[in-house]
Amino acid sequence: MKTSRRKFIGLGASVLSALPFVNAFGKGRMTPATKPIVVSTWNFGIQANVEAWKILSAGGRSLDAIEKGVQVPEGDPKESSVGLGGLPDREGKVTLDACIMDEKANCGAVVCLEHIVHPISVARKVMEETPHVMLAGDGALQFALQQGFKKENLLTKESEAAWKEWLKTSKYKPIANIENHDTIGMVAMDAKSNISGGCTTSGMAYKMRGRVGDSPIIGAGLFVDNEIGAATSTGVGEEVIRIVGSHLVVELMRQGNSPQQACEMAVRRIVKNQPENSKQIQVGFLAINKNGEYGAYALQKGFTYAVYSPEVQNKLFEAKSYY
Ligand code: SD4
Repeated sequence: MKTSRRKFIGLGASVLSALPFVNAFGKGRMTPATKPIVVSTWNFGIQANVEAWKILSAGGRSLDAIEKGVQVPEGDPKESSVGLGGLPDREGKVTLDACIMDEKANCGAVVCLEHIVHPISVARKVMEETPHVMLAGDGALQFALQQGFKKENLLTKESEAAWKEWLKTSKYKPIANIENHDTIGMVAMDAKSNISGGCTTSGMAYKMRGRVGDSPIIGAGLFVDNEIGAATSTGVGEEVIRIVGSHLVVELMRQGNSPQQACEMAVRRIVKNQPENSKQIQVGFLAINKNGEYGAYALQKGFTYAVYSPEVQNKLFEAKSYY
């Protein structure tokens, strides 16, 4: 009895090892999932990933990694597109947008939030402490103050000077890959295979007062589905909202596309919608799937993203682009 049971176990192991891993979509051969993994947009993703990795490599939760990671550019006054030091709207006010989403589809967001350095943390409080998903403007600020966040001046001397320079012509023309649109979007899978994401920005520089982009909108700037993967976006938010971009990328992965294929398909949808406009602007998508595979694609050259995993360690890549 004992012998045959041992035999059975031995056979089981060898049969199992001969079988291909089947991916989450039931197709193809896969290697075991790469995890933990964190990916984030633009060059500042490298620094943000370092903070996120401290949590992920210690077996921590992806949601905590996301919050700590994106706080890095939020708190850096030299980054003029996120948090403190962000370029203001055309009236000289720094207004921040952020959202966060976890593996259980819990999510929180703040839009047009002023005076708070870490909107991602306010978004998390909205998710965890309120029955709502999104708070806007004064209401978001009031809530943040009630939660103990400090009111601060976010307009640095440099950003104020840049705004005053802009006022001379007051021309609103977003240019690809310059600091007027560098949001940090970050998605991560932890050692338990739970996926979360966050996205935070000061939005398009010199936008109209009250304008909100894609970044704080669940489905547009960020989407997580723990069975499938997660995606985030950067660039001209209006174009991302039109196609509900990050949700689209995740749904395309659900249909069996790789993160790379899904990001490419979403970008092509933008081109199809607005062929002329798409030549002038930048939009980029970044995604991971449940196997820890990642992909990115942009309209224009120059979209960089950082990947931190056991294999890659922390490296910056430039995404392929449509143009
Ligand atoms: C927005 N998508 O407000 C943001 C800006 C951005 O890289 O991503 N910049 O439209």
